[in-house]
Amino acid sequence: MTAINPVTDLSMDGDVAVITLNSPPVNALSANVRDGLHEGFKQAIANPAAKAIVLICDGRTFIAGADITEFGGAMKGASLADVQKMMEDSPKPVVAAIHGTALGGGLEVALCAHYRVAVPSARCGLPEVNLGLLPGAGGTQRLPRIAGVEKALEMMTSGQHVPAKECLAMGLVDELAEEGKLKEAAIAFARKIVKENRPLKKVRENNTKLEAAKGHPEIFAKFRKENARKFRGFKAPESNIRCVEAAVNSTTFEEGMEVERKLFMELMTGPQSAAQRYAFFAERQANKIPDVPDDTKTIPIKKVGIIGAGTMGGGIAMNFANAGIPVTIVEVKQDALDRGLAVVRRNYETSAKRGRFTMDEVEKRMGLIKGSLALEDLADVDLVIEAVFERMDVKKDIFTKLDRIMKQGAILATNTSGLNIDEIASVTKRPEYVIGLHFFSPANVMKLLEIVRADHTSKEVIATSMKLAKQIGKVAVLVGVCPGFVGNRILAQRGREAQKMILEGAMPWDVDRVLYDFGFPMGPFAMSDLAGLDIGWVKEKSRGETIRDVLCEKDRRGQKTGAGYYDYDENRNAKPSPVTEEIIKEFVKKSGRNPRTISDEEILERCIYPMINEGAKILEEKKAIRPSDIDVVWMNGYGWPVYRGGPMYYGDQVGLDKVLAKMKEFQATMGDAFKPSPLLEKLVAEKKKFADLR
Ligand code: T1G
Repeated sequence: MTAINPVTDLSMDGDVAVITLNSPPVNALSANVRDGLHEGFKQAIANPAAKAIVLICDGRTFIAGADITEFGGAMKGASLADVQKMMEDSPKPVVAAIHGTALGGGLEVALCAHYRVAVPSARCGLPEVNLGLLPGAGGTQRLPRIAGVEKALEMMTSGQHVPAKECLAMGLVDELAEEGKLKEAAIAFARKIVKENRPLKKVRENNTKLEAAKGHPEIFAKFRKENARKFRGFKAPESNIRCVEAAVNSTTFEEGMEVERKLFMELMTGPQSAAQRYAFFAERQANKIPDVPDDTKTIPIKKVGIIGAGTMGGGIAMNFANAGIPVTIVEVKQDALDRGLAVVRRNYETSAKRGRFTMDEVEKRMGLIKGSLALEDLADVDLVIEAVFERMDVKKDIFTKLDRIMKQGAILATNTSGLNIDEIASVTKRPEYVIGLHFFSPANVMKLLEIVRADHTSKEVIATSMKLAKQIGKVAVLVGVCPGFVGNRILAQRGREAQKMILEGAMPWDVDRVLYDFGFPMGPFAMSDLAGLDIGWVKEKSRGETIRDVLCEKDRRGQKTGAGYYDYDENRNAKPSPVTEEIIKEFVKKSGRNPRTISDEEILERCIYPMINEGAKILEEKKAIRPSDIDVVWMNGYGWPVYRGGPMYYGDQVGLDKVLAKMKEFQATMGDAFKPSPLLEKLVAEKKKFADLR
């Protein structure tokens, strides 16, 4: 075994040279790795004893891409293109041995090997689009040649990690090895190639699948049309599509590579990719809790209890069943329990109909979800999550009972979306085991989990909850107890201004259009219509004091009644409503206000800047650990466009001095709702950014 450099070894297994990378955590293509590969291949190719070369990685995964931490800096070390050329033009067969995830530049390196062997648990993908980029090392030209145009478009614009079995079926992988026996299998495969004198397949020369797509521009037109809604606002998907088009329409491989290089640099130097790369690291940073070390002991969660089989309870239960953890859902009445379980089954069957998994899988997951009418049935679960309606007295009653019933050492969690968890914990004798696990509806779909640390919550319980969140596929952010925690507290700022502006002359669809164009999937008024305007509205008590009251009194309760702020057609498409317009104008006139024209710019600033300011207050009160955590909450739970990096990141891009100046301007005319937070004042005074508050 020869150490080429600190992360690369070269060894001989008989007549096969083996280049082994070991650069934790994910063997990313750092300068060190590129240098190691360059020297490793040079030596292996030059070594007459080596008849073939195997590239393999130690650690948890094959190369998971370029080293994103190097982006934006001066490139050092060997160029990746030189390494790839060496591999592809090698006179000896090169076999890439894949385990874990071969992603981005990692798959692009593997596509320069002549053959690829993988274990069944491996996955391959080109997820650069999730970083606002495209595969910049030949992936846009090689993948369509090996996987076909349609599959390449799908993989490159979704960033999906494709399981090895599927990769084998599409020709991306040549052989599957037994789990744990990858090295032996890859070396044996390399020997077989030599013995059978098989050709040194260069993906770049394989144009068959491209020929099939030549003269069929409709493939791309159809793909663009089908995904227009999903790609809205993002630059990278279109650039990925144009690269595949170039692969099909170019006369040479190099010509296509030229297009790839040009479009890659455009994205790499653009604001969207910078924001999406920020989001990538912000999500990983959110896992780190300064006073809860990585080696903090965690509680094994083998059985879970959920209280309440409503929309939230059912969705939460699915997360655990999806992760193979048995769940017991407790309800007070049989019909409510049956209704809740039926919704869960329907959700699973819908997913099966969409081909996400088989009906067997539906039965397997339903088999992990049990119903009960007795709280006592939760006595030996490791975690209980209460998901009943938001009334403090009800929550306290349940936690009093749970404290009596549950085994010692179990975690008592509440899914409250904003009530005081310290108060809930105070009715138990084990407040250190009480925590908030705030899921977002639909809980089986939304990625975000606000984990709410109460005054007495132990580090063990926090560490367990953070780990469990990853296990059930959630993006977790630790927040402190305050009204609305982080997400809803900031949402209230936007909601307040949106409501105020329709009393000052704007129409609901003006506000929604501005936020929709900004990149939110939907504005606050369309969102209210979707949720239902009558949530918390009591007909008997309604006195037309707000526009919502008036709408509800006129039976305009939202999408479900075909009318709310908007009018809806039979396909639930919304259009601005002359009825609502009249109601608002009448309401404003009666209130003695003088309506005025409100510019799109003012609408945006009045919706967004108070959010940023509230984020600063949350940091001051230490209800969030760092600004990027607030951004992770908003990008994963509230539809903030990831290519704008979240409200705090956006504040830094706009310039905190501009945010502060506008807040003061609004405060002067509209009052202390716009009072700048001391932290915002301080950062501007010190010419600092939120990014400096790491
Ligand atoms: N570069 C640098 N660091 C990376 C990294 C990367 N590509 N991928 C992961 N890390 C770090 C991460 O920050 C974390 O660090 C640790 O590894 C574990 O990650 C030319 C331009 C591989 C599926 O987009 O999707 O190639 O927080 O917590 O959940 O065309 O990481 O511990 O200090 O996410 O097990 C394309 C990105 C790059 C893949 C593992 N590749 N990574 O997930 O662990 S662009 C990607 C992932 C490119 C070329 C282009 C995931 C993972 P720390 P983790 P995980």
